[in-house]
Parts: sequence; C-alpha cells; structure tokens
Amino acid sequence: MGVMRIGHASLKVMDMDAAVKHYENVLGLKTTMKDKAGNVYLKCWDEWDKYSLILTPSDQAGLNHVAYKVEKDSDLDELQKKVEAWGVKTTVLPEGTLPSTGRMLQFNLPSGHEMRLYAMKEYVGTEVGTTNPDPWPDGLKGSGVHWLDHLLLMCEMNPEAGINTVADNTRFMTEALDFFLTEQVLVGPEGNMQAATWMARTTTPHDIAFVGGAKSGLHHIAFFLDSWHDVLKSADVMAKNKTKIDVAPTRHGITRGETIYFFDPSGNRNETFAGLGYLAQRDRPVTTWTEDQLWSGIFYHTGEAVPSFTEVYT
Ligand code: M3P
Ligand code: FE
Repeated sequence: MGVMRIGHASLKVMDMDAAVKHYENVLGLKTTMKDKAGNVYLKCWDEWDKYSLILTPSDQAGLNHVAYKVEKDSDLDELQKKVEAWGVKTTVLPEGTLPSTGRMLQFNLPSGHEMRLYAMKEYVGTEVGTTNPDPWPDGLKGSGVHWLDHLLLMCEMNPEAGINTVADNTRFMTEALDFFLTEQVLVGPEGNMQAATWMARTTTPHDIAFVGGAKSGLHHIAFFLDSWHDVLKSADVMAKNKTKIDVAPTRHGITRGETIYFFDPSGNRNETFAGLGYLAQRDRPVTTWTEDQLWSGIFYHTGEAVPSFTEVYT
C-alpha cells in the first residue's frame, strides 16, 4: 500500500519546559517518553502509536524532519527504489535510531526538507482502548486534540531564477510516493505556475501541503478537532494560557477547514482545525484557486491578504 499517514513531526524548540507545557496544556498531548539527549516524545489521546511529536532542544525553532508511516516493512525497499529512480538520494537509518521505532528511509524533498518513512512504531493504544470504547477519555487537557493531521511546508520559489520547489515537490510526491493532488493555487501571467499545493494519501483533503516562499521552512503543524465549537474552545484555552494567536477562528476556502493558528513558545506555528472538508478520492477533480482569489482560498470570510501569515515562519 505504501504511505498510510503522517507519523510524526520532529520540531526544534528553544525552551524545552515551556514547549512541553504548551503542547501538554494548550494542545492536550501527553509526554510518553524522554531520551538521554533531552528529546521529549508526545502523543495525542486518539493516536495509538507511541508518539507523533518529538521536541528537540535547540537554539532556534523549525522542523528537523517529518515522518510518514508506510504499511509494510517491504514498502520501504520498494519506495527506496522509486525515490532513488526519481533522482533523490536516500539513506536507511537502522532500527532504534529513534526509540520505539523501526528502520527509517531518510531523504530530502526537492525543497530541502528532510522526510523519513518508517513501517514500525511501538503500539501503545488510544486512551479509550479498542473494547467498547467511550467517545472520549476523561481528564483531557486544553484543546484535547485527537491527532497530528498534516503539516504545511514553505518551499523556496523564485520564478525569475526558474526555481519552484512547490512544483518539484508536488511532482516528486506524485511520482515517487504516490500522493494525489487535491487543491492548488495557480499564479503567473499564464496562470499555470503552482504556488501552493495540497496533497493526500488518505481520504482527507491533505496529508501534506506546500506553499511557495522566499526560503524553505515550516509553516505549521496541524492537529485535528471534532467540531467548530472545539475550535472556539481551543481559542479560549489559548487566551487562558496567554498563547500567541496568529489568526483567530475562521474558515479556509481551501480544504474547507475551520481553523485557528497560533505559535508555540519558540515561534513554531500550530493549527488546530475541524472539518474533514470532503471525501478526498483519487478520481476527484483537482480544485484550483486563481491568483486573484488566493486570499479567499486562505481566509474565506474576508478574502483579505494577511502578509504575515505567509511571510512569518520557522
Ligand atoms: C491550511 C489548511 C496557506 C494555507 C493554509 C491552509 C498557508 O493550513 O489546513 O488547509 O496559505
Ligand atoms: Fe493546515
């Protein structure tokens, strides 16, 4: 089957205690493991593998790598061949490179971001279990997010210099990893230049997204909530915790998500969002947003440009 879903994000943080507090108290993740190097591993209540977020101590913010889970160990060998044939160098990291995790196929996207694929991570179960489960567990903290859902990578784009790593990544993810395109923003005089793309392997509108920018980086990691009211409550939690809110609750035209953006204490952008948007299927026609309607795609209600939203990232 190949890639199943996003598995984890590894983020750099500058103040570990403040970061753990943020992801535990505001988002509602729980710490499941710490290692000797000072890395902290956390999971959401509705996830069954040991962790979906790694916080690593650093003197700056940003993404170390993003990892996706494949169905079978043999998928790693097959995908290694496809990725190498596409012209991207790979490394196999042995089991135990990350604790509780099997071997990983490591490579860099055309945009430079490090991606890893793995087939095995220690199973610990969700907080409601698998036998006659309650719909949600007691004692949820903060926003009580269900799972890490997707991330959005800023990708170097400089049309004058012929550089568009949004388009390169999109082709790579399609041809080497068998993702499919759900939505895109097309710009330029011919209206044919991909300035942003949303791509899926599951049946949700995106498991990863790419947006063009001056340099490559992390725009946000996003966590799933059930409802619009949960997004509102998530904003309440942020106000109570003095979390820096970037964009107050609103709706995306793109993916139809109901969303709020905010920052962790190091400045990494987070999103909590609700609404699975639509059933993303491989034969669904690609949705296109034109350059003049770009901001309606991003913030549907106002349709107004918020430059800091695409210019500030880690
Ligand atoms: C999302 C989403 C940008 C659009 C972001 C959209 C950065 O985060 O979940 O659909 O332009
Ligand atoms: Fe998002």
